[in-house]
Amino acid sequence: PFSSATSLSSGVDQMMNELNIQQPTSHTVLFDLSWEVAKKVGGIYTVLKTKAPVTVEEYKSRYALIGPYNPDTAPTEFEPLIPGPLSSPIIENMMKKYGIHVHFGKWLVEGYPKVFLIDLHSSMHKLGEWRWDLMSGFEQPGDNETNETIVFGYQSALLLKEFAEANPNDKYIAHFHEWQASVGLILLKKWKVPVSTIFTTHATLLGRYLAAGGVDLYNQMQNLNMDFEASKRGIYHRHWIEKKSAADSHVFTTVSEITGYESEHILMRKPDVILPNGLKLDRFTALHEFQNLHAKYKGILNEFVRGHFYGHYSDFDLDNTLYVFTAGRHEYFNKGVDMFLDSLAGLNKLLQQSGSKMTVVAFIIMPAATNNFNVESLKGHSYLKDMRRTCNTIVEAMGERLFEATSRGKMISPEELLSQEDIVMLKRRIFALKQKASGPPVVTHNMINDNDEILQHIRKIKLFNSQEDRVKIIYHPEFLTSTNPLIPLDYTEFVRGCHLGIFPSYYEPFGMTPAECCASGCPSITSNLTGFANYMSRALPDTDSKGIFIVDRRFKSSKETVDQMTQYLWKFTQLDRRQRIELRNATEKLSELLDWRTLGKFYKTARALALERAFPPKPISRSPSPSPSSSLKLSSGLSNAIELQQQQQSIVTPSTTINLIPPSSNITASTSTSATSTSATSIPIVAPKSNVIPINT
Ligand code: U2F
Ligand code: UDP
Ligand code: G6P
Repeated sequence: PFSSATSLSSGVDQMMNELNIQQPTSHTVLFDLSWEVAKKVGGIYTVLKTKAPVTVEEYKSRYALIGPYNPDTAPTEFEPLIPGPLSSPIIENMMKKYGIHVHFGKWLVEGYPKVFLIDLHSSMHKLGEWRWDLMSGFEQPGDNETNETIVFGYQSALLLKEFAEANPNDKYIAHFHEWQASVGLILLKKWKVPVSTIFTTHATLLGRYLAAGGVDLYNQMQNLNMDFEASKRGIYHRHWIEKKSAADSHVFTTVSEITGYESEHILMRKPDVILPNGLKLDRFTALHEFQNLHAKYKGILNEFVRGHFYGHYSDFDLDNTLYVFTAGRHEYFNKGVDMFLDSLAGLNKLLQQSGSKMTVVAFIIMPAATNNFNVESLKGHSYLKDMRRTCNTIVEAMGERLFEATSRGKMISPEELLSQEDIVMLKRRIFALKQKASGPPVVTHNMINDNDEILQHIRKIKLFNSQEDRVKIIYHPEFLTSTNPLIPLDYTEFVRGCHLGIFPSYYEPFGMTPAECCASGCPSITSNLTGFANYMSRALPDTDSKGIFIVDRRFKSSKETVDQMTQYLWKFTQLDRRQRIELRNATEKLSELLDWRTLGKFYKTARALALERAFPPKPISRSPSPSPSSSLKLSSGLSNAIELQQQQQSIVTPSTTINLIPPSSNITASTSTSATSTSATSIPIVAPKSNVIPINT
């Protein structure tokens, strides 16, 4: 219904035929709703953006996303379009009936999905009324984030209601990502609008708070009263939205088993389906192409290192230098920056004691408040540029002299080639480099908060980039862009140029950063508390040999985990170039496991289940939308199969061995609508039935 859909190849159609999964019928319409549509905040943006091509391919013009309109990001992320004959009256109605301004257009990402971006300001005057309507039963502080969440919730629910009422023959699926986007889900159920709903929590709000606050989350969550814990932290009202969304959705999902386990205790509902995060892969036909990219981008990192460190030491050997990094949102404890730094301190000692020639440059790419780049960082680079210019000028002049002499049939001596003036110029440049006052800075920017936890930790372990240190630290408190004056690389290019990513998170529902490393053929270290590690370790018997190193943060003390990481790092520094190249090849091969073309199947399962629950087959008498507990009792095939699977492989403890959904490589699909398959490696995927009636019409 959303006009001018891109025409796409039939790759997915082909795959679905092979799996006997029917295409969504021409009456099924899908919406993804999120706060991060056309606006980058964290990992959800990456999920929606990379998933767009396969979803557009599957649903064609029957797919669109709904998010808030953001004037700052719209110019680069969004292109307005004239709405088609179906959306046009609805957008007009939204304005006429409710005064809600909806922008329609395409999101400027691969697949160019259609988007409805709603202007929050056009309804801000309704906030008081809507907040009362939603949450009059309890007191709640009016924080800005929740206020906007409520306004967006009512606006998006009204938009969906308009669509559903205008097209009673269509079956709508609304997939809500995260609590900030999910108030609409609660309203659709309350207003009895015939739309099937899926709620995905990408991280529970309270889980994140508890973990960051030092609570031993995975051992304690069974014993805590979560509503009380949320109240204590002043976030009960937000927690309530999240819990109610989980309860009210036809299908509840999360991104990993470990977060499924957490959801069971924090949101009081076990997920129906786990939806691991995928990526859009740029795979090359020839393997050496991605290796060439590594060499190319490493060259740019080398140039950065020359500018940052040269003039301080002449013993810096770029051929024996490894680049490791951590990156993501600035969450010191949850992202495991503490362990990252401690294990680097351990590695520094080992390298020093062994007299190793290897230098490890460790980058931390995590945004923090700054007053731009610091002068010391910029100085080294301008010196280096000046030196390069001088050298190029001298080389040009030498070439002229050489040509002049040779064309006259004369041999030229080396002394004649380099003039006295050239020598003076070069000496001046070398002198200027040596005059740099302080050592190479640890931080590239002027930090506003001098008590930043990462800075404090670096001070504690005394890794200050001194000459004796074999591990150097570069803390870059800003995300990377290709226009960066120090490291002119996009984040993905930076990842390709590095040798190892390090993400020992304590709280990480999935973790796009290690997944992105894998897709770029960059080995990484993660912890067994991440969704990514859950997923990969079940897909592969031996992750180490494939460049996915998993440290144990679940059953080991912090010191033991740090020691384990230090050992991984130490072993990595012992690899020779050939071994590193082979390891990169092995890692890159795994990226197939993260392809949306594989992982999209889980989304299909969730959608089919949502349709089945919202629009039960004819013989079942009309009933209100099922509650989470009763919904599992629906006797139709898909519900049964999933229920059976959950019973058999209940999520018991969040160790690396929890089984709920089999690794993608083992997934088989069945056409059967009865729960005949109880195998751990078989999820029947069933298409929505055609002879269904909408609820509550
Ligand atoms: C998950 O990451 P997200 O991109 O969803 O992370 P955010 O959008 O930054 O924050 C998620 C929630 O945590 C809250 C915030 C959101 O509700 O208000 N929060 C908070 O309460 N206190 C804080 O200090 C910071 C945030 C997930 F974490 C990744 O592992 C996944 O890879 C990703 C994609 O599935 O989703
Ligand atoms: N990222 C980025 N630029 C950078 C560093 C990181 O865009 O310089 C992105 C990275 O590609 C990833 C996201 O930030 O998609 C972090 O997602 P992740 O799931 O690891 O963590 P989240 O922030 O969602 O908890
Ligand atoms: C890629 C390039 C090689 C280069 C190598 C460096 O494989 O194709 O030409 O020698 O990277 O690897 P290293 O691990 O030392 O950065």
